[in-house]
Amino acid sequence: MTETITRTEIVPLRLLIDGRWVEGTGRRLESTSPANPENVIAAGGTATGRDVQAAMAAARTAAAEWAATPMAERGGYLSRAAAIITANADVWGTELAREEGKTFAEGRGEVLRAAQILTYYSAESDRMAGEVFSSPRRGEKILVTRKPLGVVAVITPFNFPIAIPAWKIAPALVFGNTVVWKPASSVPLLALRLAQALVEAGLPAGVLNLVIGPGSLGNEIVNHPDLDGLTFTGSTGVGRMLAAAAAGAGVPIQAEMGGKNASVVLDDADLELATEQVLFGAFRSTGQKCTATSRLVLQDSIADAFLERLAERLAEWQTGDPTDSSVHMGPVVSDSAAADIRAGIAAAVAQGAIPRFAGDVSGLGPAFVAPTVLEIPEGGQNIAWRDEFFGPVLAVRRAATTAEAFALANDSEFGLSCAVFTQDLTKALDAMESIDVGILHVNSESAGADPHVPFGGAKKSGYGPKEQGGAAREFFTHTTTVYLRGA
Ligand code: UN1
Repeated sequence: MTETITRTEIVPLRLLIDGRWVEGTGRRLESTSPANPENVIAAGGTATGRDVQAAMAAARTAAAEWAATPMAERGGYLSRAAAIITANADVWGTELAREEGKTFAEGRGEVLRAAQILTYYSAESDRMAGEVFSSPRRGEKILVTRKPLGVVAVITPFNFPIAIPAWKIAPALVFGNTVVWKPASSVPLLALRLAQALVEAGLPAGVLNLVIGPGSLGNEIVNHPDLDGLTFTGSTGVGRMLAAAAAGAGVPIQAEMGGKNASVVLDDADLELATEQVLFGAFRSTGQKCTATSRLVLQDSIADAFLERLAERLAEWQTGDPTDSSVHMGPVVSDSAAADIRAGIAAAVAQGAIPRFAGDVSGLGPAFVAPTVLEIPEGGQNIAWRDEFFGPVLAVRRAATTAEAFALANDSEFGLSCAVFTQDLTKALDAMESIDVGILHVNSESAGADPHVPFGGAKKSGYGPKEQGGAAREFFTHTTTVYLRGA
């Protein structure tokens, strides 16, 4: 496969339906680089409702045979795909940087992470254990066995164009489901690459189907009578709409949505460590992670010193072409996303936020947003404190006490992740008790996820079961309780 990939050619986009690569009959999609929109990376026809119907039908037809395929064999496809992904990490990492806008180092890291996730789930094939219970009745055992849901739809966002799909598709497949996948239409090339790796690994026809196209395809999918499960990561608005539709149809859904994650720096923290981790949490991937740090709570006595250090580090933070290795931060995903973020910053300032740092992106394209730190004065609402901007913007508040700091961390409708910086074990334990989030980091940045432990948020960040680790097995299978007696 590697020799068919070049960095300059426009890659033809294809859908994958029933094991065949087909051109979509819908509107033509051109995938461009947000750093340089002239630069067309991939292009082709998008999927229509009819393609979704064909994909769902193919997934349904393939479901029984795939469910009957031994788990170890299903895992084998994943480990072979992982090897293909690893072999292409440099090229696909560059493509990711061009198509999504994160740096090459992050893009390559993400490609390798996708391979790691597939490898992890390939080994999960050895662990789909059920349970055996004793029975209150003589001569009987009660078994709880696990079975796939059936046809699962996977709807994924732009910001991790290969890792998030991998952590949904891999468990869906290894636990015996067939998949219809709709990636974000702004990152179709990386979707194509993951699907190619699985096809090249020998995955049977119909087991994975890829439909690239507009958001409206999500409606077609969620309202399809053959749908047995839906896993979604993306915006809160779309997630709630899909959750409502799935609930109406009685289809299980796992939806991972917004975040407004706080980092809390207490007065006894290692400030050097905290500055680095806040910098990475807030500005890596241009702040476009649902786990990114977008709120910062500083205890009064260290606040000025911390802001000074952070501004010094940000002054060295290079923004520019994400494929240039000296650059720390690329553009956001599109010109319109950048315009929305800039409007959000202006609104925050109009509401009283005080700029503490504003980077310089002059001379760069319209998708570049300057790294921005805004201090929110005491009291009063502020949009930068409340809303997820999904960009390189950090809203800061000060707190007098640990209790006040933790209360500010909880001051959000979201509850995905939080980072607390302290060297005091008692305060760390207190944070575990009092901060209401799905993921808590003590002395490390708010972003990051490992495949063997649950991932997901509290409050309005998530809906339905969490992802990854044992949680993935819970979501992608259902149980049959068997009362077993001899005749
Ligand atoms: C990470 O923090 O490395 O959409 C992963 C997102 C999350 C994934 C975060 N679902 O940003």
